[in-house]
Parts: sequence; structure tokens; C-alpha cells
Amino acid sequence: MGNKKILVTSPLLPPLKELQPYLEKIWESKWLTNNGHYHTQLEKALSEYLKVPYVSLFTNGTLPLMVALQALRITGEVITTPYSFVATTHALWWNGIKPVFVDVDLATGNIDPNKIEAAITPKTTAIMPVHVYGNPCDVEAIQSIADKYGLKVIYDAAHAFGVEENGKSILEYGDMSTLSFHATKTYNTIEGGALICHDAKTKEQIDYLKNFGFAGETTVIAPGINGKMDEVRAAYGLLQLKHVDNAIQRRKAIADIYRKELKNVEGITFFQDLSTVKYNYSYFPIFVDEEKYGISRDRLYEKMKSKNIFARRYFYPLISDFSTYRGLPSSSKDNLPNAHKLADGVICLPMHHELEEDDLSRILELMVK
Ligand code: T4K
Repeated sequence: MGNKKILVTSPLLPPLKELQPYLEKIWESKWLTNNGHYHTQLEKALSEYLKVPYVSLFTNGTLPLMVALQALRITGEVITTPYSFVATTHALWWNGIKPVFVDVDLATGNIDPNKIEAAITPKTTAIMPVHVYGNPCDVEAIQSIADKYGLKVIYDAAHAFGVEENGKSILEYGDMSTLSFHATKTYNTIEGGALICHDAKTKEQIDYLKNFGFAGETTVIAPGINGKMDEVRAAYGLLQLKHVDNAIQRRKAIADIYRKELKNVEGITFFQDLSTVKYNYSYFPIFVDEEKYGISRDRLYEKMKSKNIFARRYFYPLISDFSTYRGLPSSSKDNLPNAHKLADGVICLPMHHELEEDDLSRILELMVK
């Protein structure tokens, strides 16, 4: 067995020769960005692939969060999860919105709907949950709370490309959902993202907002931003759609091996897959119980590193522990016991389409004593 570097992920890349003809067309047309030909094609292709009617492409997965908040005119306080990538909460902060953290469910890592109502105040205007690792939130429970209190729901679905529950896209829920197509995601456009909404008028508004607010050559309807995806990345994204299913299949096979080999290791647990859900296997988080496993999460993480295996502790520290957010009342440790438990135990094992049997053996041999 070799000692080659194993990273937590490796980007899916379309074969270079497949990209060449697209690049030639772009060079020929001299149309590089601003709602170009491939941009239009990719929005259409993604809406078919993802089974959602309206897709607005973006240049990354953070801007759609920012724009969703603007489009829905969210202000005041928003209820969200601390167990996510920091971009989720930053999007609120950049909009002058106060995040209110609610604890998560240990079974999924997602916001616990049973704890949302207690966090609602007269200033609450929305809920921003995350389908963390692509695990679907309890969308029905969240919607019924939102309906009861007249709140909007924006899902950060950065990890949930192609995820379905009972045959329906998880992106269909809430008022809007956002996706990230960053290089490290199951489906990538190098950098990129999308905002999913449910009607043509809202899509039109989103498309104005991602283009500085321009609605025609001389009319600016709102203080928009530049969130546009360029033609090179849109073309690359079209090609990726031909290959992403194979990559997901390989990820599933790897997840099955991890599950099989780790299920009887004392002190190591992982989330259970539900038969009603079509997953994308974007991450494989495990949780280390130091007492039962014998060594701490950080010791295991360092041990892996010393063997050239670069797993990652997504999502540690919790967002609520970063300096910007630490002082908020909802950031107190007592308010977030489950989130702390997950963050203190988590390691995301290497998970990508290029992992080979040898790589998996190296990872598992080190973990299974
Ligand atoms: N909401 C949620 C819930 C998110 O998770 C994210 C992003 C967002 C919103 C915002 O979406 P974006 O604006 O990013 O589209 C990564 C990603 O940068 C970030 O997109 C992602 N979530 C987050 C969970 O992870 P880092 O700091 O861990 O990336 P980095 O550079 O350390 O790379 C991770 C591993 O991937 C390394 O082992 C190297 C490998 N890698 C990375 C890149 C960039 C490659 O092999 N090739 C590459 O090109 O943040």
C-alpha cells in the first residue's frame, strides 16, 4: 500500500477534450458573460436535472443566500443553525440581520423544529435552515411553523444537489433554496451556485438583483449585486451534468464500504440513511466518542494527517463560536448542546469519486483497531 496524499475531496472535472469545442464557440462568439448562450442552456438543463422549474445561476453559493434575503426583504432576526459552513450566517450579517441560533437534531445534524418556536420573537421574519451534508431537514415541520407565524423559509441547500425525498426534489420546499457549485461539491462549476424559486416573477426579480438591479438598459429597480456566472463556467457545468451521476454512484459505493466496515467499531457513529431519500453522498461524517473509542477526535484526525490522510472537521468550530457571533445570546453553549456534541466529535472522511480500494483500506485500517 502506498503513502500517497488522500484529500477529503477531489473535484470532478470534465474531460478537457470535451471542453475544447465549447471554448472555441465562446471565443468565436465573443460573448463571455451576462446571460449568454451557455448560461441559458445550463439553467434549462439544471432545472430538468434537479426537477425544479426555476433556476438562477450565480457565481458562487454565497451570493444566492445574500440575494434571497434581499428578494424576500428579510430584516430583523432570522432563525438558523450553528452547525454549517460560516457562509450561511455571514449572509445574514452582511444584510444587517441578527442570526438567532437554534440547536440541531442529533439524528441529522439539521435544525431541530421542536426548538424553533421558543426562539421566535416579534422581530423574527424568516427561518434559514441548512440541509447539512445533503441530509434533508424536516421540511414539513419547518413549513408548518413558518405558516403559523407568517415567516419566510430560505433553505441553504449548498450540499443538497440532486437530493430528493419521496421522489420530490428537496429544493421544492420553502420560499427559496440555494445551491453551491464550488469545486469541493458533488457537482461543481469550479466556483458557482444557484438560487431556486417557485414562480417566474420571482425568478425575474432574482435575475435583476444578480445583475446590479438592472431591468433594461437604463432602469435599476433595486440595489443589486454582481452575481452572474460566466460562459466558460456555464459550459463546464453543462459537461459536468453528463458525468455527475457516475460520480455519485461511486460515492455511494464508498459510503457503503465505510458503513459496512465501521458499523461495529465502538465509539464511531454515523448518520443513518433513510430509504425515502435519494442522497448525493457529498460528505461522509463520522462522530468519535472519545470514551468509547479510546482516543479523541483530534487525536484520530492528527493520526490520519501523520499518515497523509487529510480528513476535515466540518463543521467545527460551530459558527456560533466564531468571534463575530460568540457574543449573541443564542450562541451560549447551554442553548446548543447537540450542535456542540456533533461539532466536537465530527470528522468528514475522504469522500470523492476517485478514491481507490487501496485508499479506503489505508483509511479504514487506521480507524478499525
Ligand atoms: N453554505 C454552505 C452550507 C456551504 O457549505 C458553503 C460552502 C456555502 C454556503 C458557500 O458556498 P460557496 O460560496 O463556497 O460556493 C470548502 C469550500 O470552499 C466551501 O465551498 C464549502 N462550503 C466548505 C464546506 O468547504 P474549505 O476551506 O474547506 O476548502 P479547502 O480549500 O480547504 O479545500 C478542501 C479540500 O478540497 C482540500 O483537501 C483540497 C481539496 N481541493 C480544494 C479545492 C478548492 C481540491 O482538491 N481542489 C480544489 O480546487 O472550504
